[in-house]
Amino acid sequence: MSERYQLFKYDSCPFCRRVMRFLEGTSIDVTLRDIHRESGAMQELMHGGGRTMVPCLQIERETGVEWMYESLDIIAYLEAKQAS
Ligand SMILES: N[C@@H](CCC(=O)N[C@@H](CS)C(=O)NCC(=O)O)C(=O)O
Repeated sequence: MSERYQLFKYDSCPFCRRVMRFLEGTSIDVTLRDIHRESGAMQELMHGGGRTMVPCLQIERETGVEWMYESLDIIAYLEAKQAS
């Protein structure tokens, strides 16, 4: 089953940069959503994930949407996906 990813982030956030550095070494297709630059992105994060904390990975599956917080969890999840 395929998944689609969106990463909610902003540039000066060190935890977001950690995830961005990981992504730069991969070919995983992730749509970037900057909550400071993009109108409506922060509200979408708040309404969907329940918090405005970044980074947050939105994982869209056929069965529903998951909002994953914590940079190390996001990296571990995507690393495992990449390896599978
Ligand atoms: N432990 C978290 C820390 C994330 C974090 O502290 N993010 C800050 C920005 S650098 C934030 O979004 N703070 C605002 C909030 O928590 O609503 C991680 O590793 O992702």
